[in-house]
Amino acid sequence: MMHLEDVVISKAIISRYQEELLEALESDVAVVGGGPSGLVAAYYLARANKKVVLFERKLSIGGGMWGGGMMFNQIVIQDEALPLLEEFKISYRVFEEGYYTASSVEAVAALTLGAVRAGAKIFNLISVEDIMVRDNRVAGLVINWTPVDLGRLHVDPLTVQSSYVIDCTGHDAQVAGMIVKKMGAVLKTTTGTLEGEKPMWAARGEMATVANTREVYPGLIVAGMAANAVCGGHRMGPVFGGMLLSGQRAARIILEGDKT
Ligand code: 48H
Ligand code: FE2
Repeated sequence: MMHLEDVVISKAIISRYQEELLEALESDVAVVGGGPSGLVAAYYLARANKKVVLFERKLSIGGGMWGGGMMFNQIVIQDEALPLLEEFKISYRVFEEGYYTASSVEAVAALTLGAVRAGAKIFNLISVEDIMVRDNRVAGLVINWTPVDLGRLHVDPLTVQSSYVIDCTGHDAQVAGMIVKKMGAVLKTTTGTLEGEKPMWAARGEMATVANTREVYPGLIVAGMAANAVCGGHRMGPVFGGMLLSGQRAARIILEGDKT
């Protein structure tokens, strides 16, 4: 018989989780969304010794990457993003010149492991439902259990303080949406508000997602698909180089104060 007390297993899980969540309540950077852009941003920031917490509302990390294109679980990557595949040791094959393919499952697993091993704390099943703004700067997040939202339960949330927030929530650009809706915030976009995503055009969308990765409001950076939703870029379908490069750029903006 193995020596295992059931109640000790419960105590271990509850104590460790509490320790980790308490520790994360004051972070340098809070990343919202565990898709490809969020995982890459978390990786580079944690590697540079920033205290990083990432909240993902779903059970699984990976966002829209798992499903490849129309559930064919392969992704396409272009030349510009090959250094990121190397960085995360994601294997790839040449399809034709300038087009590379990778397993979406391997890619999500590698990005997740990379971020965690670099020191980012990832919490799944937690939804960001609001933001905190102090002195015209984003100062943190308001979080709740995803099942509270799903069950439409009236349970008040808790808060997390951070110097920066990165909106990596994908097509919905949820955090930027909240700040516009709740505060009437003027964003650093052409019209000062949410521009909305444009239709499919891979070449343009991929360029735009990197170019649109920027601090749109003091303390709030948009990355990945959210950057295009906020700043008005085309969607690009299942080519993922731009998502990876955007996450890297979001980290760089924070680390180097690159406000371009
Ligand atoms: C906590 C949240 C919340 C919230 C959402 O959609 P994602 O994969 O985002 P990106 O930008 O890293 O990658 C986009 C890519 O997957 C994609 O959709 C592409 C390339 N599309 C092209 C096209 O033409 O369609 O991940 C976002 C993550 C998800 O896991 C959400 O569950 C999570 O964010 N999330 N987490 N609190 N309020 N909102
Ligand atoms: Fe998508």
